[in-house]
Amino acid sequence: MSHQVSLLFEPFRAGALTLRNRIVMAPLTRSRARQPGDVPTELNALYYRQRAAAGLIVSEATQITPQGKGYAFTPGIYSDEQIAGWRLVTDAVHAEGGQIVLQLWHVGRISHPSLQPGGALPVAPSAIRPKGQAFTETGFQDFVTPRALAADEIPGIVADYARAARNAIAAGFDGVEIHGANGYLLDQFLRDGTNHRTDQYGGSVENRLRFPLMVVGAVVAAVGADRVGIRLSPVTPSNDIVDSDPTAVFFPLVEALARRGLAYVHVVEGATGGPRETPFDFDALRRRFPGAWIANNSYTRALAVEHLAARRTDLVAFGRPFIANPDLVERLRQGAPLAELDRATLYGGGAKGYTDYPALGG
Ligand code: 8OZ
Repeated sequence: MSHQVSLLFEPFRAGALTLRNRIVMAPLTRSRARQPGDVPTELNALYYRQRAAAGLIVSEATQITPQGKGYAFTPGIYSDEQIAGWRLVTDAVHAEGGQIVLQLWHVGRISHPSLQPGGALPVAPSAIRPKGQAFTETGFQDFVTPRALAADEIPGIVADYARAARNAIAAGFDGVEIHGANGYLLDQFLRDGTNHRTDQYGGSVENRLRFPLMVVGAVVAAVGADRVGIRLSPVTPSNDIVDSDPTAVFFPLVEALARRGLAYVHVVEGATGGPRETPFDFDALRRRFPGAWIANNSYTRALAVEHLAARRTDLVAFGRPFIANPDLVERLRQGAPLAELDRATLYGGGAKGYTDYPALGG
């Protein structure tokens, strides 16, 4: 192993998390929770166990409440059954010496009445319909115009995040990651394309940061800042998110996160799952946060080593490579070729395309 590649295998501390290497498994929606009830199972535990050599696993995005759900078959973290299901997962990862945080998710407008309690409209900062379609139990269906949240509903959703964070710790997670990326509820509040509110939660950057920072504050109060991270995607176009000036939003946001002492910030560089190229200055963003930094998006082994060597990030998250390579950590160590994932089995179904990807020599 060359000196440079060994950088990937140095241990690291991020708040209360102790990582045995710099490789993070990025959150990956796989839509395989047990129905009804959106409950994690032994199959999910096996999937995460197979990948537990990562320095840190971020769980698939997990709805904090039934209202927070936007895709068929994704897991939740609000019922006792779900907590017991997640315990299978955290025990399996810990048995392999790994660490795992739960990603706290509310999709906002990226949902569909068929996925909502009582067939209700999805909620959002403003009643603006996203382009595109929702993944429902009966296939893809057009997004609808969401209902704008009343100001007096906001504290309840903040409390939902805090309760979900406590549930995650009760399920044995080492911490939580707030999903602030990819055009879901928190991102919808941050951006002027989706937030047209005229109350204290919209308009100025300070107002657009208010609800996301209330969530951060409540989650920190619930489980401790040293167990809280957040994922952000300043320039992604995912889920029809639009913003006139991401720098004006994300620089002050990350400065506020620094003041709150979060364990880490996890950034998607460029378009989520797409091109990395962007004029946005991620190095300048990182200089605003003294804690641990996780970089993600289409990293190769070589690019990961390059960015670690240049100290542009502390940790590198790999998403898609972890799907078809349960032993990704070992393959990165050896410089072994990576298997390609099968798109047909990404979402929904069982073990096929989930827990049956072989390890090297397997
Ligand atoms: C792909 C498919 C379904 C959900 C995200 C949680 O974009 C997701 C997601 C990605 O963050």
